[in-house]
Amino acid sequence: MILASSLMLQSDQIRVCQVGYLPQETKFAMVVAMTGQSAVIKDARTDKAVGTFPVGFAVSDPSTGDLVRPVDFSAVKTPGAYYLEIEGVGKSYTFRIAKDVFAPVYRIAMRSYLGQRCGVDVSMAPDFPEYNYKACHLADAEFHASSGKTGTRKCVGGWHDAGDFGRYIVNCGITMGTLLWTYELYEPKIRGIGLALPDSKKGVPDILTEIKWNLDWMLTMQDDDGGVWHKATTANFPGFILPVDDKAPMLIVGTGTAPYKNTTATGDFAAVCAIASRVYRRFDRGYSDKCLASAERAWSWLAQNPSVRYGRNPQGINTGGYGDSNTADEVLWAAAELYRTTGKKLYHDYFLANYKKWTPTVDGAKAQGWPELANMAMYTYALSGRKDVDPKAVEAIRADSIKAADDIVERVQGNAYRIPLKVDEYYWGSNAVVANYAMMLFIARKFQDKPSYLNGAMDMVHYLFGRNTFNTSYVTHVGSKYAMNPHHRPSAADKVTKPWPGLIVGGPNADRRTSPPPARQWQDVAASYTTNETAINWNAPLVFVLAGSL
Ligand code: 9MR
Ligand code: 9MR
Ligand code: ZN
Repeated sequence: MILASSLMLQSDQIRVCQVGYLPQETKFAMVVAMTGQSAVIKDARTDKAVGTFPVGFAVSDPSTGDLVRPVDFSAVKTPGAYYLEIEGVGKSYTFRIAKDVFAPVYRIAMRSYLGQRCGVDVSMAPDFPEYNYKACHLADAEFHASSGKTGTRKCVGGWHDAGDFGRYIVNCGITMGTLLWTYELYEPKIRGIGLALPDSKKGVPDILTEIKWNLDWMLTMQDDDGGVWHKATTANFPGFILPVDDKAPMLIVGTGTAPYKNTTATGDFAAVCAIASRVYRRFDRGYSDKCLASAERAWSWLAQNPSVRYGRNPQGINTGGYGDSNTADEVLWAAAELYRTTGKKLYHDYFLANYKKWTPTVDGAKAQGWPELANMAMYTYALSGRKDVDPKAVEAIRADSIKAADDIVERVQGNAYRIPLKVDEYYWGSNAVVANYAMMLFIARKFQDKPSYLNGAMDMVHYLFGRNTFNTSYVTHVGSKYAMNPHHRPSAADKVTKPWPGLIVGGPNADRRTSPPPARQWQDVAASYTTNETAINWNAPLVFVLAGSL
């Protein structure tokens, strides 16, 4: 009381979203100190109190081992910058309340893809000129023995997958689908947010220019028969070097036995190219046609090869596997996107004959992810807007999506940190599982817009931005305290202390260990590739949700 607030120290025991909150949403802080009955919210510029709120009863959280006391300050709706203060404990980080509070974060998260570009000089200027590297991986790629071909092929461009420099078609599937959908669903919201790309084009939205960088590379990975190779990587992961110093041969890798291409990669490719065809149509008809032709050639290959898996890496290849035992969801997604784009009976029949294999069509216990594309298939069918859709199928997907969203919200509300993860869901990339659940709530809003869906999705965003057991934002350069040492080669190899901007790290990964509690199993050290790597498929649902929040 006598202590001037400016002398009150920041406390890690009061956890808020370090970015902020939307005016209309519910607003919580999580307190792990057991002293203090109320929290005062103060204006960050004047240090004047604007409200006092009770600190709730302690809830024990099995995922973290924390005892958590919530503060509900939803009543504060006036835009501004604030912090919370609890006598005897300290103060929280500063956060904002504003309608567009996530606009700069959308921009930085989407711009992170510029920093993943392969085959071109990269600079994060004008925002972050200190992050840059020289064009990498420019040599022609060699056909690895597993690809069924010999010789070399031009295969320049695309995005580095993650903290490594591999380029993997399967992981491009969900990544590109999610980013293209961000544009399709939220174009009016992101219209005004330019990305200041070196190759920004007048009249073309920047997000589409960035996405095209990776799409152009994907197109180089299709064989003449329509099938698509699995990946382009070196034989082994390089050390912690800059991309330009990675001189090992770039290899086009296949399954090792005929037909060498596989169904998951080809299905993902077909779906992505089908979406791209409709999205780019307004801007470049020729490119749109080219994407559609590629997608349809991929479909012909799928029809002949519906279940070719990429199991384990072929002999001599030790980079990321992205092996997936179930090929059916990728094919269903390809059919759904091709139907949505073309309206052709062939694709429609395939979808209707197969979608019922998933019951429910959308399940609140499972988020989409790189090996799980069924949700994408269902959503795109139900949102297609085509006149000849099967009303029964649309209604089933609509009802299941709402039920799934209700289940997710229920788990959020029952969880001390307000996220839907069950205790056993802290596996590799758990932060993206959270973001993908948030995306499911945002898509459910297209079917029925309940306030709890927005609140629940934003709760998950707040978790990612520091309202968690580490009081740390999992996205680089976002929030007051953020992950500093991602397993990201350019961040580790360059001379800049801070990591490259806008990257979400994988997050807690219990990997079958029983202690510490699962959500505590994250380490902000560069060596921890199982918890602290970054990846293009993890940033994508974050971009989607941030765009949707605008
Ligand atoms: O650095 C690699 C990272 O990019 C991958 O995601 C990860 C999993 O495939 O593997 C990392 O490489 C490690 C390798 O698998 C095992 N030896 C240690 C390597 C990390 O330095
Ligand atoms: O995201 C992938 C995760 O689901 C897997 O469990 C893990 C191990 O196979 O691989 C992750 O993907 C990595 C990929 O294999 C190589 N590039 C980095 C990816 C993120 O760590
Ligand atoms: Zn490269």
